Amino acid sequence: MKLELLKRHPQNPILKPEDMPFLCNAIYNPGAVRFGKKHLLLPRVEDGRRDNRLHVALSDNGVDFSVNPYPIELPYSAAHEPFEKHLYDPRITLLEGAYYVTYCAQTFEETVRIGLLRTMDFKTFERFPFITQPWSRNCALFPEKIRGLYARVDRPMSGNVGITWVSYSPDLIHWGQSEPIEAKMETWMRNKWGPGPTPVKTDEGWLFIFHGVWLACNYVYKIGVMLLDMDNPAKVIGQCPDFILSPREDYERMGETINCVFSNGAIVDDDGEVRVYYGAADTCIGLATAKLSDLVSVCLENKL
Ligand code: M1P
Repeated sequence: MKLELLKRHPQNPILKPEDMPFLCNAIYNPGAVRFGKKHLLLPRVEDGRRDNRLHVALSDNGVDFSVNPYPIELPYSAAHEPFEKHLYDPRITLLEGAYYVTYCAQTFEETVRIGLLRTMDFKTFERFPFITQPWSRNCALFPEKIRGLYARVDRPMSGNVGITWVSYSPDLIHWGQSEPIEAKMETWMRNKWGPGPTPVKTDEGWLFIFHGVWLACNYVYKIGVMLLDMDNPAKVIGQCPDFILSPREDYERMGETINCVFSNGAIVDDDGEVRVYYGAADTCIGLATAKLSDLVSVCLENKL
């Protein structure tokens, strides 16, 4: 049998609810970034009320993480407050020397939109106005300007379907010129697909890891990869037709959401290894890796 491109770490799951010092429903879907010599994760943590907060986790080796038991604190904002019953699924982008965090901000009734934060140290955070209207999820900033503008990917939602769009901004506040990414719809991603981690710049284009959803008896979440044009990321250069990781292990199949692997955080190590941190069954965190060159090659072998 041909194997999926991403290889699971033998220590998986690397973080689970039992690792937290309080009643924890789930710890999953972490943003990820290199922070000095450390690997930093910003997982979505659900407490005993099932409310969602973001916690900082640090590691020297990218595998063994210690999680701050206290969530990050944000400056009070009356405009943000009603939308921040839950904060989740952050993407972290190092851009012009600062760390930007996009996150889902959700009301108790589950209206969701995208918030944006800036930090230098992951201790204090500066807020931006919301960068989308309701309904949108899964937003990541590109790590540099494209054609002179800041750029992002996100997935506006209409009911239970959705595809990924690219938008541009002169100031990270006002957004427009939105265009859908012209991906090839494969069966495994037929019901919806959306951004994964922050796009990675390569010599060949933007490497873009994403999630795709197929509705069987329940939704089945898998991970895929495509390569986007450097100057016009709505254009797909190539796309792996197969998923690169799918739920197979018990911890990916059983939990709060069955049959789900979902990534919003990846780190490229100096040796060219891509560490993909992923939520497993919306309950715990797994790590899977591949060589950056292999991910790029499989996209180039499947040009659109
Ligand atoms: O339950 C699976 C995932 O569902 C949502 O993802 P999407 O926006 O693609 O539907 C999110 O709530 C995500 O956090 C979750 O893992």
